[in-house]
Formats: sequence, C-alpha cells, structure tokens
Amino acid sequence: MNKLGSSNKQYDVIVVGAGMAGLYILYKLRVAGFSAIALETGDDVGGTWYWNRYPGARCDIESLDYSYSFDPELEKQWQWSERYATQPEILRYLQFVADRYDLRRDIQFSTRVERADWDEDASQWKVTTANGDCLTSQFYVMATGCLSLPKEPDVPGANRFGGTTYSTNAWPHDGVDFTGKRVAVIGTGSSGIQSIPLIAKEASQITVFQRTANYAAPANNGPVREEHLQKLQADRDTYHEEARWSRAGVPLPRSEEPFFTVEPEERQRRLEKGFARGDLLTINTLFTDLVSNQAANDSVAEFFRDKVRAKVTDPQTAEDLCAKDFPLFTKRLCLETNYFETFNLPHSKLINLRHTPIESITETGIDTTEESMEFDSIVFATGFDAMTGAIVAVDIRGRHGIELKDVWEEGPKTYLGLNVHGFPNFFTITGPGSPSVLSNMVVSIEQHVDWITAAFEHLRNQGLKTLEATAAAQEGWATHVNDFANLTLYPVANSWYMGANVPGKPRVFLPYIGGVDTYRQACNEVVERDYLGFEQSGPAGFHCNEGVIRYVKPDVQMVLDLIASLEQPPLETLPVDQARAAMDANAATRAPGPDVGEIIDSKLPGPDGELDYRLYRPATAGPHPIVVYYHGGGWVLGHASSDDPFCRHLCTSSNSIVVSVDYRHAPEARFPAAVDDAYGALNWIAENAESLGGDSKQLAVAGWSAGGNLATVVCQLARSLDGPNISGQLLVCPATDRDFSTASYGDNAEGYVLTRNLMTWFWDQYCDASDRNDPRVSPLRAESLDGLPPAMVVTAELDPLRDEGNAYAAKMHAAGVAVQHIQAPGQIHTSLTAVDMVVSANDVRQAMSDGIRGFFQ
Ligand code: NA7
Repeated sequence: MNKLGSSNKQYDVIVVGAGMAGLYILYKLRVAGFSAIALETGDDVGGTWYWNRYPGARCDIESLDYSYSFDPELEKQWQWSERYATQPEILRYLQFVADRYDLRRDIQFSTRVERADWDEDASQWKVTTANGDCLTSQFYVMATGCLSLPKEPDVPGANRFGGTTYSTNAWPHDGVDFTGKRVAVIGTGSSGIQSIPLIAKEASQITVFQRTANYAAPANNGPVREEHLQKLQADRDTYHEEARWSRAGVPLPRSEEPFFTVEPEERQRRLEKGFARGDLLTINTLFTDLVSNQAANDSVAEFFRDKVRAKVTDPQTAEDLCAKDFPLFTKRLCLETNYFETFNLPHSKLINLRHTPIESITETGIDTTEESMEFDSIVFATGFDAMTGAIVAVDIRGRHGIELKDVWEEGPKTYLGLNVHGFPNFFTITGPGSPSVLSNMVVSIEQHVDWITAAFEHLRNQGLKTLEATAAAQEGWATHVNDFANLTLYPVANSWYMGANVPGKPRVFLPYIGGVDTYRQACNEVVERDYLGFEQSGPAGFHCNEGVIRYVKPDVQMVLDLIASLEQPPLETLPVDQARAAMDANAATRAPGPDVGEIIDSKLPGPDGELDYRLYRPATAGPHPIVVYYHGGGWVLGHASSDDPFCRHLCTSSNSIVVSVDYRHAPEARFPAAVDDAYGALNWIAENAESLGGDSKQLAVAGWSAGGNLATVVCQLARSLDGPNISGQLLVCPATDRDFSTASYGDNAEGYVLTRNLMTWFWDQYCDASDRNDPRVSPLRAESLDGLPPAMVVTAELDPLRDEGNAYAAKMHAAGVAVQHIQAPGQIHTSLTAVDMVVSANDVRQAMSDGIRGFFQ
C-alpha cells in the first residue's frame, strides 16, 4: 500500500477512485507526462469489482467487450474463461492491469476523500482526505463510478436485527457460508437476481422479499463464444472502432424496422432468437421503437412474462415474478442463471411486498403485514444512490465556495457529463448526462478518459490553465439530455436512472440516452469547434467559443439525418413538375395523422375557375367552427391535401372543421393569383359555412409557410374590404417579408431543409422583384396592422423565416392586436407540422389547437 510522500503533495491531477476509470486515466496521464495520484477508499484496485463480491456477481456485458481496448498487447495477454466473467476474475484482470503498467505507485489506498475546494487565487484544487492529508492539483477528476455509493437501507428496524446482515455491495472478503441458514434477501435487482440462486444452494431456507419484479433474460453463460473471439481477433481495430461508434458500446447490427411493421410470426421468431442469445442488448436492437412505442414495448414485455410463466410451476408465484410495473428496458434488464427456477425449490419462498409490505425488521427476523418470519441472516441487495451519490458524497466546492451538492439540488446539470459550470478543471468520468450506465461502461470510460486527457494536453500546449463549461452550454446540454429522454418511455419508470429509488432524490433522468455514437460525435465536435461552450483561461489569455452543441431537437435531427441519407437533389434544381412530384412522394412516407370524423374532397368556385378543397370534420356533433387552411409549398408546390396530417391534427384537437383550400400556383399563375384565390375561397366558405356543417359566426384562418403568408394577407384584405369577419389567425412559420438579411437567414438557411436557395427559387417563381414591397406579398410591410383579428404566431428557432414571423407578431402586438406568440426551440421550418413524426413539437401543436379554440370563445 502506498503512503503519501510528505514532500510531494502537489500534482497536475488528483483522481478519486482506482476502479476501471481510475486505472485507465492514471495510465493515460502518465503517458502524457502529467503527475497524478489516485486516492482510493479500498485497499486495492477494482472499484465496483472490489466491493461487490456477493455470490454470483458477474458482468452483464460480455467479457470480451467488457475489457480495455487501449492496448492490443494487453488484450492479447489476457484470456477470459467465461462469456460473462465472475467478479473474482474481473478483479484479477484489473489487478493484472494495475501491475502490468505499474500503476499502484500512483495510488494511495485506504484513503477517503472528504472535501475538494477550488482555490481561485492559486487556480488549483485543494483536496482533503479523511486521514487529514491535504493535496493540491491543477485538475480534479472523479472516477468514482456510477453505482458505488450504497443506498441507505430504508427498511424500518434495519438496525434491530440480531442475526447477521450483509450488503451485496460490501460483501465480506472471505465469503459467507450460508449452509443450514435461514436467509432473507431484500431486493430483486441485478444483485439479488444474481445472488439468490447461489445463496439458495447453501441455505436451508431462502425467502426473497420483492418490491418490484424485474425483467430478466437468461445469461446462457458458458465459455467465451468462439465466433465472438474470432471476430475480435480477426481485426481488433475495426472491432473496437465499431464498438466506439455503436449505440451502446458493443458492435451489434441495428434494425431499421419498427415493431409493428414486421409480421407477427417474424416478430416472434426474432424475439425467441434474441432471447436465446442471452445478452442485455440484442433484444432491444431487434426493432427501432421498443423504448419509445408503448404498444410495442407491451408486446415484448408480455413475451418476457410468458417466459417466467413457463419456468415457474406455482402460478401465483409466477405471476408475482412477472414484471408489470414499468416498461421493459426502462430499468436495466437483468441477466439470470436459474433465478426463476429457484422459486420451484421447496425451501424457497417469494414475498410480494406489493401485497404484504414489510412492517419492520425485528430482532429475530422480518414482520410483514401478514406474518412474522425468523431468519439467521438478512442480505440487503437494495441498490445504490446511482450516478450522483458518490460524487456529492465528497464536499466539492467550486468558485466562490459554491457546493456541488447545492448546485445539483434539483438534479445534476453537467456539460457533456464531463464538467460543471462554476467548477473549473473538475471532471467526472461517466458523469450524469453521459451514456455511462446505458452503455458498455468500458467503452464510455475510455472515451471520457481520452477526451479529458486530450483537453489537459490542449491547455498545456496553449499555455492555458483552466477549462470550465459556460452556463449556457451546460443548460443547452441539459435540455438535450432531457429532450432525448422524453422521446422514450424511460421517464415513466421509478428507476435509479430517474433517481427514483432514493427517497427525496430529485426525479431527473440521469444518463444520456442518445447513444454512444451520437454522444461521441458531440464530444468530438466540441473539441473541433475550439472547445465550444468552454471558457479557457490562463496566463496566455482568456477565450471562449460560447455556444450550445446541440440546438436541434433529437427527433428533428433524426428526420434531418433520414432526409440526408436519401441524397435527393435540392428541389430548386428540378423542373417544377418534378419538384412537385418529389414533394408528393415524400409526403406519401409521412405518418398519416389522426383519424377524423369525415373527409370530403370537393371543389369551390374561385375567382378564375374552380378550386379544390379538402374538408376535415370532427367526429363530434356539429355545427363546428370553421378554420380555412392554406397549405405551404412556397406558392409553387402543394395542394389541398398536401398538409393532410397537420390538418387532421388541427381538426381533431381543436374540434373544428378545417377546410384546406387550394390556390393557383406559380410559376403558371404568379402573384396575385394565389392571393385572389385565397381571399375568394375564404369568402365562399364564409357564405356557405352552414351548408358545410359549420357555424357561420365562427371563422378563423390558418396557414403554414407560404400558406401562413396567404393567411396574413387574407386577414389584411378582410379588414380593408369589409369582411368576412375572422375570429382569429393561426400563422405557422409564416413568410411575411421579402428580406433575406435577417439573422435567422444568416443562421438557419443551410442544413435545415428550407434553404436560402430554395426560398430564392420560390420567390422568383412567385413574383417580380417590383412586387415584393406590396403588402399582399410582404404583409410585414403593410402600413398599419391595426384592427386585425387575434393571432397566434408560431415560429421555429432554426427556421430562416423565424425573424420575419417574429417581426410580424411584434408589429401586430404593437398595433394592439391580441397576439399569442410561440417560439419553438430546436425546431425547424418543416417540423412543427410533422405530426406523429416529430413528437418534440407535440406541445407546440397542442398549443396551436388551444389557440384555435381560444379564437372561438
Ligand atoms: P437495483 O437494481 O437498484 O436493485 C435494488 C433492489 O432492491 C430493487 O429490487 C429494489 O426494489 C429493492 N429495494 C430497494 N429498497 C428497498 C426497500 N426499502 N424495500 C424493499 N426492496 C427494496 O440494485 P442492484 O444492486 O441489484 O443492481 C444495480 C446495478 O448493478 C444493476 O442495474 C447492474 O447494472 C449492476 P424497487 O425496484 O426499488 O422497488
């Protein structure tokens, strides 16, 4: 065991923890020429694998993948004896690594860090240990693991028990012999599920206290799979690179198919095969939507329950063991070996705490609401204060003495799970806000360590001293982490991912669910953009490329990626008829939108010939208010049914008839044909409201994009030409001005579908330059906006038309018009209308419908 040399207590880096992360960062720092020390509470290396020595403890990612990849020589020297190695073997591996790279000389064991203070004047961290040592360093790294601070046993009477108690996460090093003992196990997470079958082998009686049944797949453990080994050995570099750019840190094929698009027999076949494969990840990769689509998740969850029913003989016990309280995968899936079969043994018993809760632990056993039971031993397998517990267990104080614990009181916020604003040069390995526990930890550890070490080298090379996330960058990342989580079913579960297992802990989704690949991309981009969102300072100066790494909502990004993968030519490069055909072809692949009561396709008399319209009627009894809707498409593309899903949505959710009217398009019919048609159609609908099943006194207009432009224009015309009476106008991403010099054009006119080139093409088709100051073309240029109907203006942050929409809202407001203005963050021009595809815009769409209802009150 190393003792701290009294002469040298100043380091470049102090690391807390000598588990998998601590060992690797020590190695990297030494190679990079930094002085470093790791402070470790245990008296040996290993971290998780040092403490969790309970019977049956094993990794649940295959050992070949749950291994360092940084040194091919290391890989060649170590052979795993099993597909899923046991804790002793993994600990031996980590000891082997520590010895191979002579890391112990940089580790001080039996040392608990109590406090870390940022010393502003000296620009360094001051770290205090329970032994009373005080060490200083430029950088301070928490390599304390995600599941290392045990949860307090929150069972009444826990201290009263006179027999022996054990915790799976602090198991005696000499092991425990349960032979002939009556044993209670509380907790059925991974630790319980792994240990129960082995404890049952020895105990004379085993009673399992289960609060929440868990989903578990068979581990099917055995020797390392030969094809797995061959694949790795054939080309290690490629294998590891695939792992680094995979979703969960293990190279696996990825399905492109949503669950219900696959035939039932084929689904079943895939599930059986995936289940039999015996791993955590495969089943989740069989379909695209198992963690986002409740119905799909339900089906697969039932598949898991049927497996339990087939294994457990007593039907009531089987039912009790079936997980039903949360969607599959939203708590970590367990891998089991003989777990369910254990409950067929005559000396085992399951207590379902949902039906008979524990009243108290007593001197001799456990009392539930139904019975008193006596035990010799109680095993707590009750889990951890995950992801944040071990970090805030140290009193960490950043600038101006602010405490991390206080900063994280409402839940942790980090930049990339790596650093926290206000805490310069403080880094967390696999911290909250990074993939960590949702990935193969080793891959994520290596990625973080590589990133952090490179950052230290960058500072050193630039003559800089500190790196610290800005508040804006951190806030942006927190939003992104939440946005991703909210696309999934994870937030509904009472899991430790949500902090829900620890009483009083804020309910916040802790890891990053966007995937190892997506995450790595973001971290790399931050560096490429000169440490975007980090303040860098030192004697050589201060600079900061302020910004948010991911503005775009994750589901919008998925749509953008999909569009990019199609490699379609830009619309403006096509002849008009082909551009129209391309838009219709894309529309055919959309989600259809909700069912409505009735759809009627018909024609109305326009000022220059008949115009198509599509009427959407709610299923409720009429008469209904009527919304006249103008479709988008740059005055060139589209038709009465081209915004069909959005119109269906508006109809059902605002309980209004929506009449989507067509108008003549450019270049065949240039301005003012579209305006004339839009206004003519409005008048016809107003006059025929009752025969359409509507209420003639309740008429509003709505439009998206160029249709939003027409909606504004007809409101202005109705005002100056005496009618009809319009109750409200819903303007979604409206074009309101010919000006291309706005900031939103500067920022958003590339890469977000609606480009500068496309807008230029639309305008050129639609009207001459000399027409563009006409308020019927650029309604923002109208002399006055007084007396217009109440409005709801919805703009998207990443839309080139954002600023002209905002300006129109502001100008109406200034003119005394009642305006509700929604600015949708992270959305693009085309995403607000993408019903059932961009679910992150659901709230905005709901607000639009509420806005329409408001027009008619
Ligand atoms: P987990 O997965 O958090 O499991 C803890 C279990 O203990 C779980 O079944 C809990 O039920 C149960 N528990 C916790 N507190 C109580 C009380 N007071 N009464 C009854 N039951 C309780 O921890 P593990 O150690 O098993 O696994 C952690 C991770 O390690 C695992 O995911 C792998 O990644 C490796 P609950 O579900 O909260 O109702």
